[in-house]
Amino acid sequence: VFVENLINHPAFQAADYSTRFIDQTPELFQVTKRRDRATRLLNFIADVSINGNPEVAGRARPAPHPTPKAPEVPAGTPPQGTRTLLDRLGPEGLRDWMLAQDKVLVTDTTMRDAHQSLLATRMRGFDMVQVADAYAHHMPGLFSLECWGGATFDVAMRFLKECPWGRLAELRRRIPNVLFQMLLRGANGVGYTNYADNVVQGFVARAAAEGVDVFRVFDSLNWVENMRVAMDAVLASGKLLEGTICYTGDMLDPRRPKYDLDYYVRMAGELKAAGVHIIGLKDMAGLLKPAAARQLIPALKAETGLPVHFHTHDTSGIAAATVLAAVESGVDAFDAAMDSLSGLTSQPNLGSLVEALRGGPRDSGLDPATIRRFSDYWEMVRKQYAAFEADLRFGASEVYLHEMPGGQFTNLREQARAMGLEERWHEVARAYAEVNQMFGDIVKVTPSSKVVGDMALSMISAGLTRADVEDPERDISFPDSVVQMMRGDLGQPPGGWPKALQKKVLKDQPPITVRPGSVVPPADLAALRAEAETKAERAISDVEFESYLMYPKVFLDYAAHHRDNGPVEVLPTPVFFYGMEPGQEIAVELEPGKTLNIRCQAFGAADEAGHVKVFFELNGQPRTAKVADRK
Ligand code: 3PY
Ligand code: ZN
Repeated sequence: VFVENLINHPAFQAADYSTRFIDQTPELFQVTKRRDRATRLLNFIADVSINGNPEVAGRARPAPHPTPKAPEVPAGTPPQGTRTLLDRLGPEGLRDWMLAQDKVLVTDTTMRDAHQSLLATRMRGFDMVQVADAYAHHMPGLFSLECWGGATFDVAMRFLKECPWGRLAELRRRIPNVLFQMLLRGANGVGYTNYADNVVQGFVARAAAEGVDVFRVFDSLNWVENMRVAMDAVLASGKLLEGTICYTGDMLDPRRPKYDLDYYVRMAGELKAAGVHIIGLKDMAGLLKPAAARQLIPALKAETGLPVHFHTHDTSGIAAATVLAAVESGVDAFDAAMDSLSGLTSQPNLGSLVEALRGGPRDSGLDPATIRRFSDYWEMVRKQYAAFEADLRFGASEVYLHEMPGGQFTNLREQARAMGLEERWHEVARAYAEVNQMFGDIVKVTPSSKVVGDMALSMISAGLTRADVEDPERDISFPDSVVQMMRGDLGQPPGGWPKALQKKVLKDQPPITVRPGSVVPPADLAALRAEAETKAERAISDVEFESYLMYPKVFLDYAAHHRDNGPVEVLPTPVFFYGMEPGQEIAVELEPGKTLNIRCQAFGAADEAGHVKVFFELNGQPRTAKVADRK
């Protein structure tokens, strides 16, 4: 079959089989692989059923709940939406369309920031794909769906064993009409370090080609210089560039003059000069107060004449007040999360904001009843992820003290818990605020927020105060991330790094003050691709190569998992985390038109070697998987 397929393939017949042939015609090379995908999945299910999935070991189990059910989808093609407009008008046309709207535009963050901030980024593509057609048909009035980037890229491979690009492609296939938005950390891509310019450029071009329409580009120190390579790449791709200002501190507090109205307006001017289509206002910790929004939003619009898109987090419990103030002050678009994944460290409540604005001059045009149907779906999805719920019960004004981004808050708490510092969380929060001041009062967002968190945890665990750390006589062992940041690897904050501390951290190492990407040599892409293919022991696709460039080890581990366990991303979430019970039956769609009916019949007893047989029926045929009992 293989040879027949090969010689009949048009590319082969046209003698167009270069070294990329395997890449471009993967269907030919999957003949044997395809035959045993089912076997590998059965083995995976058997293993998880007997031994559990290590990703949920020791964590709470979901309470019984109904299977999530997406809203019904009518026949026919979905209505036109903002994606249709972008295709028709181009990015400048879409920008002007935004400015011409009376209604406020709404981005739904449920598929990215909401679960990053509430569920440790663990939501699987499966649960997004199940509701994707319904989004296309029932939510075409959204401005955009934030569904990619940030921490989702790493977590998809590292913990969920799925390809982030595959998730994007599947969502795109089902939602052709609504803009897809991603969060891009400027020169840090979707990672935590500075990448070579040609890696950032390649990544953006590939993401645009694979379906991302709106790139929210930020820099973790608000250094526009460091955003330029990524921003230029977005402009070259013909997609929408949302050049983003990260909001920190308190603009109206005279004791924090570093980040005042002038500072933000100046940055907006720099972004406009860089050619952005939209000004993103990213309040990653949820610090912007209503009174500040009333000054800031009109000022940004007056300075740039561009649409402003506001993003915030509800950690304080009152973020919706700021969103409403922003809407009254002329903001063009805001972010919110579907009700059942909103609030606390996530975005404020989409359904309630839509209701609050309904009938007013800036009515979003979205239908509250439809939103509730989506929220009902996400509510049941969320129940499946009980293992990753942070034990967070209330909004907390403490956020104005520590200023932690919503996406970091629960992560850092988890890290603190792992270090046995759970009881001392409020001390960690205070230390975080002190470290920020010690570093010169910086913007804290990935990756700079991680550096502040690393330092705070290391001080608490070593019992050090700020005075101890700054004491020139006292030897301190700084976390690597602190050394790198003080060396200039993440770029420059406004006013530079505090000189005395920098000297103490770096000892004799010289810091850089130039854009870090300017001293990183271009990546040798051909050599790296060859290296990746050698290490993965197979040809890798163009998108997989992008994953490798961002996260070499994480990608290789993911690829090995896929090789051994099959395409686990097609399994329903409870099966992925908890396996199957005897008597349970599931239908698994391997690809459109190819479904596996899997019935778990029984678990055998362990044999002398400690192996257990799990008996299945696969499409009506008996199958057995044998796994080591490691419990
Ligand atoms: C990320 O970079 O992942 C963020 O969500 C920053 O807020
Ligand atoms: Zn956010």
